[in-house]
Amino acid sequence: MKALLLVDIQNDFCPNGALPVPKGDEVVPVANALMNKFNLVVATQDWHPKGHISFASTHNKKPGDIIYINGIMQILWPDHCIQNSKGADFHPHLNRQKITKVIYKGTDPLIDSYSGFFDNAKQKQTELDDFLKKHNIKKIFLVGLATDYCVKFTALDGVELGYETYVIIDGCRAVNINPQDEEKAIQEMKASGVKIITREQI
Ligand code: VGL
Ligand code: ZN
Repeated sequence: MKALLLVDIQNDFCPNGALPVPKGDEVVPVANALMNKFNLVVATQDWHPKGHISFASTHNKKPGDIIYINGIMQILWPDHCIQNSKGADFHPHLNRQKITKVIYKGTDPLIDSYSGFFDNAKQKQTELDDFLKKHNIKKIFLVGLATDYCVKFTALDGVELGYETYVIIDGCRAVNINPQDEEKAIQEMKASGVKIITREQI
């Protein structure tokens, strides 16, 4: 069985959002068109409390600054995806009808979570792995935002957890804080066993 994983297709990661991913909204029609080809569609939602540790404002610092929390590097972001805010909502054109499960992440005020499976310290798991196993999913296909953060870390964990993991690269967009970040993320994913494909290969 195979699942389509929609990674953080939320207003704040789209143009005019709080943490805009360039052309982030372009993943929406790709996601919508692919949903019918899968046994299961699962979505992750970045879902932070106010004052989250990943927010620059929490530390009186600037977005892009870096701090270390318990030895883990944390890039500081603008306030984004605050629980129940408009910015945290899915993009209005995303077809929610086919989404059978939503996985919330980044809910712990004291630790960030890029991956849909684990927090950044790998201390706590979300429901995602259990849910996929319960539905006998062996292959996961990722689309969404952002290639160089949440897509990458979700894909790397997917491989580690034993899923045959595909990233549909034309259904993803990168933040590219540094211009080479997308390319680096792709190389890192490939080296870890993630299969990088395009939508026509589905
Ligand atoms: C993300 C930065 C902060 C993402 C989430 O969804 O890629 N990036 N929070
Ligand atoms: Zn976040």
